[in-house]
Amino acid sequence: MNVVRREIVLVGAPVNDGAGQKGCVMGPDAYRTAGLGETLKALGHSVTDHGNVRLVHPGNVAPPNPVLRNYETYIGWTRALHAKAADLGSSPVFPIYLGGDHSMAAGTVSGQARAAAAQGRPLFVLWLDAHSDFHTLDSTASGNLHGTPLAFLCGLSGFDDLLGAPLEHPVSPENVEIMGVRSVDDAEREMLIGLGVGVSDMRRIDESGVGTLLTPFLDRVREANGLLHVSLDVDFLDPEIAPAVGTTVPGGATFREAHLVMEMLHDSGLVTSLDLVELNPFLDERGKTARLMVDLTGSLFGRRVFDRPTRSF
Ligand code: B3U
Ligand code: MN
Ligand code: MN
Repeated sequence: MNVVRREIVLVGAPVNDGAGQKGCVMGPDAYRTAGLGETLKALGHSVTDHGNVRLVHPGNVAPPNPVLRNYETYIGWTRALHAKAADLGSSPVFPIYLGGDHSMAAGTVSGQARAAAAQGRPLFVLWLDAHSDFHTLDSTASGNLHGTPLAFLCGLSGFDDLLGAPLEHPVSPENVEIMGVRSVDDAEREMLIGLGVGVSDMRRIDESGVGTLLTPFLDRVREANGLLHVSLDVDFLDPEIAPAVGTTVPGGATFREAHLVMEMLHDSGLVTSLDLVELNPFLDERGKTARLMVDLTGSLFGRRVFDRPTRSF
C-alpha cells in the first residue's frame, strides 16, 4: 500500500469538566474499544498508546467570572496537556489526542504551537465544529468552558491563569479555519469578524462544497511551510450519523463530506497533530459514533478504495 508510514502516538485526555453534561470522560476508552489503534496499524503505521494524561489540580484560583464552571480543572488540564503536547510536538511523532470535551484543546493546541514556534514554523488550525468555541471568560453565558478554547488559542485577553502567564505562542487568527459552523453566539460572531478568523459555515459548504473551501486554506499552509493541527469535534457531523455528543445541532456535515475532508487532508501531507473531541459514549448507539470517528481517522491516515487508477486511458 502506498502510504507514508507515520509514528502515531495516542494520548488519552479524559476531560469532562468543560462540557455541560457527563460522559466525555469515557471518550478515550471508547476510541480504544472501537479499534483506533488496530485501524491505524492496518494502514501501515506504527501506533504507541501513551495512556491517559492525568489532571494536576492547580490549587485554589478564583474565577474571574462567577458563571464559569470548573475553572480550576480547566487550568489543570490545560497545563498538563500543554506540557505533553509541547513535548510530543518537538519529536517526529504524530500525536492523536483522544478526548474528552473540547476544552482540552486549550492545552493540546497551545503545546503544539509552542513546539512549532521552536522549529520556526507557524501553526495553522482547522477547527471542524458546529460551534466556533470563541467565547472569552467574560463573554460566555453558559459558563461551559468548552466554548472558549479557540479564543484562548488566538491570544484573546483574560486567559492568563491558564498557563500562569500570557500565552507565548498564540495561533494567528488568519491561520485558523473553522468549518461546519451552524451555532454561533453574537459575542463570538463579532470577535471572529473583528479578528479575521476564517469561517466556512454550513451555508457556504452547501453552496461551494467542502473541497472548494478547503483547498485555498491548505495552499496557504503549504506556502507558509506551516504545521497543521486538526481539531475534530463530533458535532461537526450531522447528528443522524453521529448521535454521541451532548451538543447536537441539526444540519451537520454528511458522511461523504466528512470523509472527503479527511481524504484531502491526508493527500495534502500537511497535518501533524489531531484532536478527536466531544465524543460522549454514554449517548452512543452501539458504538456507531465512535466507529465513525475511527473510520474518519482512517481516511486521514490514508485509507482509500484505490491507490492508483485502474487504467491509464
Ligand atoms: N456557544 C455555546 C454553545 C457551545 C459551544 N460549544 C459547545 N456548545 N459545544 C456556549 O455554551 O458557549
Ligand atoms: Mn467544539
Ligand atoms: Mn461543537
